[in-house]
Amino acid sequence: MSQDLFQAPDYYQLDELLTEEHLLVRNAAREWVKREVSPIIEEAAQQAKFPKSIISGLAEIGAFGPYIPEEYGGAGLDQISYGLIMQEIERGDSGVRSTASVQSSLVMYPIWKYGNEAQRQKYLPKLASGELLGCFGLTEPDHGSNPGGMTTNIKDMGDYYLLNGAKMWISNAPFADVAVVWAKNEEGRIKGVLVERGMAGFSTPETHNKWSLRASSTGELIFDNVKIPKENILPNKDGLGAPLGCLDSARYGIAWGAIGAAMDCYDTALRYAKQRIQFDKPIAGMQLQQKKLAEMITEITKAQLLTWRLGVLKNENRATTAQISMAKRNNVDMAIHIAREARQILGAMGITGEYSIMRHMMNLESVITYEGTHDIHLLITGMDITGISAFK
Ligand code: TGC
Ligand code: FAD
Repeated sequence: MSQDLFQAPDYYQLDELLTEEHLLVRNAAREWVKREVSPIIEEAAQQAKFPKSIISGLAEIGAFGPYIPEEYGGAGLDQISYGLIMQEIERGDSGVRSTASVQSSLVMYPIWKYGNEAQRQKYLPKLASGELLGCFGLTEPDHGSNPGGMTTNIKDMGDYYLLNGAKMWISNAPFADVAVVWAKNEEGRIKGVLVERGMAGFSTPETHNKWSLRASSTGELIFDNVKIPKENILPNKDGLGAPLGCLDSARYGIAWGAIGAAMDCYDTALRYAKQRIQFDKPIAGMQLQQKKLAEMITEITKAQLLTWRLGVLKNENRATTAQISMAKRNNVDMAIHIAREARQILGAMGITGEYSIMRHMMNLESVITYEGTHDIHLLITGMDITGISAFK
């Protein structure tokens, strides 16, 4: 990729809404992405390889457990700082943000909230430092949008549980040290199970040939009579609400992250449009291109305001699942539209790896699908405002 010249748009001076700590955290993440992610990410995506070299850097900027208390190795930050870190990382690449989201909200969060003290002490500090990497197994081959129908199951064998089944489309599965897996017990109740690499009968084959999120590693989790020690069950919450609670936290991070991808596409297109001469003047002077750019900054600004307010509500423990759904859906859709428009502004250059736009565009096809599809989030809003579930 050509040199990273990113300048963050802040059309409504929203930095004034941030505290000194927010700005410090945000700027540290922004500088780190410029220094460590931008120079290597295009090649990683082209080669479809997760760049493991950035794991320690992610830990250093507080991307692994930003809001997890410091006593467990987390950064002890608030929800807006968490969001800002996700925004900056996804400005670099959605796949790198995925790794941070999964580690923080889908692995550390359930261990922190639903685990016992021994489980917190055993896993959280090592996950925060990046010594251990985790993954989250909810989706199955036959149960994506409808995880409540899962068939992966545990059977009580007296001294231990026996785990059988399979999960699919799991970020970080191929190299994760520990998997938070959701499985039904004999009563049909969903339980959280901590499955460690090396347990007999547990395998994690990689999923190849993705055109999206290529710098993130995706795979399956296969359980063939895996013996699970009883102390590896998360004791403090069960039922579908347990994994859905984790998703609230991860979807919130994605709402911020998508703004990062959109900002990068907008900034790249604006710079290019000012420099590219056609018909003897910069294309930025053509009305049609100005329309695209003006609409982009308008949508980014609206998303920034929506998300900042959601962050305030989240800090006060008042953000609802439906409010989070609205922000995830709106912001990812906004970002994918901006990526497509920005790609056009660059003409043929837009399809090359010289610029980040096409990579963002392809990544966002996964982001609009995972953590609840665009349609599912619309139906969550519909359910919230009408009181009637379209899923039943
Ligand atoms: P429903 O009947 O609505 O709810 C079942 C139970 O859960 C409770 N609940 C929640 N609890 C806590 N937090 C939430 N957000 C909750 N939402 C619901 C609810 O009260 C109920 O409790 P109880 O006690 O009455 O049993 O469930 P449903 O089966 O009708 O499904 C609703 C639906 C469709 C919204 C839900 O299944 C859903 O969100 N589906 C989308 C699936 C999804 O998002 N999967 C994501 C997989 S993980 C992933 O994609 C990671 S990508 C990571 C990366 O790389 O960044
Ligand atoms: P389906 O559920 O089969 O949906 C297909 C289409 O039908 C969609 O358009 C959907 O909106 C629509 N649809 C479904 N139900 C309804 C309805 N009731 N009304 C109207 N339309 C409906 N999962 C994990 O557990 N952990 C991970 O780490 C993880 N990482 C992922 C990484 C990547 C790169 C990808 C692509 C996915 C990942 N997922 C992960 C899986 C992801 O959460 C699912 O793909 C997603 O929930 C959708 O499920 P599905 O693909 O089976 O689609």
